[in-house]
Order: sequence, then C-alpha cells, then structure tokens
Amino acid sequence: MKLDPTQLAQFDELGYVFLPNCFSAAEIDAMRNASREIFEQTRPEIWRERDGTPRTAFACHLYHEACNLMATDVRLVEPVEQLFDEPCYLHQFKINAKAAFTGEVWQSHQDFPTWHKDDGMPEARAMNIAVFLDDVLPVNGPLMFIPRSHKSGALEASHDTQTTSYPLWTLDQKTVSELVAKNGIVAPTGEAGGMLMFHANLVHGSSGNITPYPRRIVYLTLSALSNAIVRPTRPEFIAHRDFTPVQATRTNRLAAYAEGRLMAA
Ligand SMILES: O=C(O)CCC(=O)C(=O)O
Repeated sequence: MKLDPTQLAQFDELGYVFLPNCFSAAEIDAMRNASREIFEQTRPEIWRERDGTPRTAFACHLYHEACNLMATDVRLVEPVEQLFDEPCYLHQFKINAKAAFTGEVWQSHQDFPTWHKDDGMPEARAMNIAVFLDDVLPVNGPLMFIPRSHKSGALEASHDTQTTSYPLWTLDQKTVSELVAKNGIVAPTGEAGGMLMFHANLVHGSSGNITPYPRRIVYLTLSALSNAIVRPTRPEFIAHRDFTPVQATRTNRLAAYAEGRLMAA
C-alpha cells in the first residue's frame, strides 16, 4: 500500500498522515484479543504505570503470533519504505495501553532525540506508524501533534525520569508554547483500524485517560536499513539489534489468522 501524491504532500508539509479503515474489524478484534492476552502476563517487556496498570508491551511480536503478523504487514511497511526509498528494519514494536481511567500521559517529545541519544541512531530516517486498536476519541488520550514541528529538526530536550514510569527526552514548556503559537496543535482521532504515521521529529504527546474508554495503539518503529543504531543503551526489547530488512508479507496473513480464530471459536 503506497501513499498517493496528496498523502505524500501532507506528510511532507504537516509531518503526519492519517489513513482510516486500513484494518478490518476481524483483524482489530484479533489484535485486541492479543493485547488482552499479552497484558495479562508479567514479564520484563511489559511496563506498568505507577499504579501497576499495564502501560506498554514491548517486542510482543516475538511471542504473540498476531503481533508477529502485524510486524511484517505490507500496509505498514510499504509506506515507510516508500518515504525512505529503501528497505527498513524494525527498531521497536509495542502496544501502548492507555488504559481506561488510569492510562498516564506521554510528555511532549520528538522521537528521534530519544532514539539518537539512547540508542545511537544516526539520523531521523525512522518513524512510528501506529494502528488504532480502539476508537481514538478527543477524550481518551489521543496523540496530539504540533503540525509542521518536524521542520524544526531535533530540538533540545531533557531526560525526564520522574513524570511517568517510562524515561523520555522531553521538551520544555517554552519550546512547546512557541511551536503551538506558530502552528497550533491537533489530535487526529478516528475509528479502530485506522493508521497514523508521523515524522521522527514531529512534536507529540498525549494526556492521561480518565474516561471508561481504553485507547490501545500498536506502534511499529521502522528505520531505514542504512540508519542502524550504533550505541544502544536500552534493553534489546526496546531498541532491537536485529537489522534484517523486514520482508513485508503481501498476502494478508493477519486476516487469515483472524478468520482462523473466528472459525475455531
Ligand atoms: O501512545 C501514546 O500516547 C504516545 C506514544 C509515544 O509518543 C511514543 O511512543 O513515542
């Protein structure tokens, strides 16, 4: 699945593009079941909010078949390869839970500074591509983007280990205020099954979820093959060391998996 010229122009100008209805209801159902099974487990790859609620399941593509199929899905891999014009490897795979009532914030940040400082990623030739497993609403902690902020390059950030359980290189209020004054701030919302891709230097974050509606999102971080990390400091389940190019599966194996589960039920 390739981006069309309008989508390419939007990505270039605003730093993100949202594509609705990319995954079917059956595929999303299978991924929601997967996320339930995963978040029931206790393992080092599953990070929790300070109250113990699951926050993020890293690298679950290595131990859950549905996630494994999503990690090579052509709908996710192809548009990123198109933008970088080269094959990609998977730098990170995760499900962010943003649980009903207790899901905490993601502070305002750009992704590349964390990948660069913590993992030794050479350039901003990597990006997050996200699949909504729940309807993302204005009220349940949607991602918020500052459009065009990717054009500012990598901004100065400080290492925040206090605000949440997950350390992140975050931006200060002055920087965020100036960027918002210039470009505004948006929260792309949409139904489960939609897909959102955004530039590694796009400033983003999300607020806590105090609603009864969970907001689960799967993220693939795909990096250009020429941009392999050189100085990883984080565990392998957060910053992968396998630089094999992702072989996108052209047959829809996630749909077949979802149908198989339905027939077995
Ligand atoms: O899921 C979210 O709300 C934010 C995730 C995020 O910003 C990230 O993984 O870099």
